[in-house]
Amino acid sequence: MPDVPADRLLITVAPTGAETSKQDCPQLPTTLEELVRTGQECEAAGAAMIHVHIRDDEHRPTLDLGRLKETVAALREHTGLVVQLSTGGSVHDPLEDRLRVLDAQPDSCSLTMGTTNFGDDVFSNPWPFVCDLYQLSQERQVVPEFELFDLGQVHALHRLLGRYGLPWGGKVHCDLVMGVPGGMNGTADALVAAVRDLPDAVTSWSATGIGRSTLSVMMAALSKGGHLRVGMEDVLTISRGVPVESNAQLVARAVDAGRLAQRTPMTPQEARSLLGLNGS
Ligand code: KMH
Ligand code: ZN
Repeated sequence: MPDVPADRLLITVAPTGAETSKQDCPQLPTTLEELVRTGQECEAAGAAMIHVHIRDDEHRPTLDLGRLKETVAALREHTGLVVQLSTGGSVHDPLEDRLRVLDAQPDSCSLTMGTTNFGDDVFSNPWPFVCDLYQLSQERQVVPEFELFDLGQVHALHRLLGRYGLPWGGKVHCDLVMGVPGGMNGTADALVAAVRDLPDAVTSWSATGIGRSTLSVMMAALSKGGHLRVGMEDVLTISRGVPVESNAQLVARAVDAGRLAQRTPMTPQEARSLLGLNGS
């Protein structure tokens, strides 16, 4: 397949996350049915990949393997989206449960490059765990998306690729997760510094700004030719004090911003090519 045209914009939707409760945000997709419907709406709006966290019957975050497998199957059946499972889970998930996520055989998995203070909690990603998860993704032929919460994690990505080589599929895709209290700031300056330091092996990158940094990070990412991740995992207001109605609303806003920058939303097929998933 030919390379993806340079004007194409990968929009990843992260619809649920693990931090917001259904009670606080009834429009958060927490059931499988809601997640599939959200995926369909977001694909129609312009998303090409979905970053998935799932919930149990009480809407609490879970890494239950049966549910993860069911979720991957349902998203594959009812959408064309590239399915990325979170291996970050919630800050309370044990490392061994997070490794087991790959047993659900998603197209892609998130892979955070280091431990980060995460609000009042700690998002634990010790170096040996990062190495184990990366090698497992190579073995299982799952394409990782490297999540970079700070500049030190950009440096750690150099180290990981130097030690273990390229991901399965041969492409290196990163996502800058900016504005987490404890991680790098969600500013254009921080984004420019992180992008400047990315390894040469990186073939594509996206960025997302948490909370109120969402728009500044989106504009900075587009200015630097990057891709976008949006969704209710990362932001719950569409403007100051106005709740997000749906994930598709956030995707539609990313499409509009991309259009201003003369970027065209990428199809899931193009996203597969970008991420090195063509062989799958
Ligand atoms: N929920 C955060 C603790 C990921 O999905 O890999 C971690 C997170 C990153 O959301
Ligand atoms: Zn996540």
